[in-house]
Amino acid sequence: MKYKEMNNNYSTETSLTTTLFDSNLLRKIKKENLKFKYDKYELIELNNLEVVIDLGDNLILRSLNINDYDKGHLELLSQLTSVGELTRDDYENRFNNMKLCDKTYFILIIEDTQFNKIIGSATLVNEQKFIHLASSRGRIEDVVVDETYRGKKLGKLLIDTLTCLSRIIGNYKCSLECKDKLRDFYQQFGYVLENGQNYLCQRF
Ligand code: 16G
Repeated sequence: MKYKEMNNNYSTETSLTTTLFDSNLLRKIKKENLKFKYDKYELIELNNLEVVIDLGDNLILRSLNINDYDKGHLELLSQLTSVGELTRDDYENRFNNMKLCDKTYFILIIEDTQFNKIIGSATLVNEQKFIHLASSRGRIEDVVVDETYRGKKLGKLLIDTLTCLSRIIGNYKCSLECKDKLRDFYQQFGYVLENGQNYLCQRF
């Protein structure tokens, strides 16, 4: 059963590191299973505890880290929507709460290591359920690439990788919300407007 597989197949490495999720999970995302081809996609071990993907041009793809507050993570998110003033403490508290929700938050980051700057971010939320044999579903949220790095297939890579991850962790479906103008972009990865389904929202 998928749920069991998921629980057995990756460790609790995260308790020893400052990463949000167990970066060993990145080993399971094989580039041949991605929908598109990328110039460079090479797994490297930074140290005994963390693996990252080398994308070339000083860019790496990795888990969010608690120190990313200092690397402009919030400034990047503010290119997507309102963030507000968050102190380092606010950031760390939110990060630690997410990390406590085991196997729930998978935030992928692209860092330009030349400038220690976060230039891409996207989230997969794994929502556990009773239905579908106690399965789970994924939601892709808060996808953003720094405006000066757009046009380099980095947004594509983030969605492609998270969609692959959603499948790997055993989700029976994955969904996202987007503006009309981005519908074609997301459809490339297999996301469709389902017949008879609506997205409803209430703002508070
Ligand atoms: C977009 C995002 C959503 C984000 C929202 C923020 C994707 C695929 N969708 O819909 O995740 O939370 O924008 O906008 O990244 P809001 O501040 O108006 O809720």
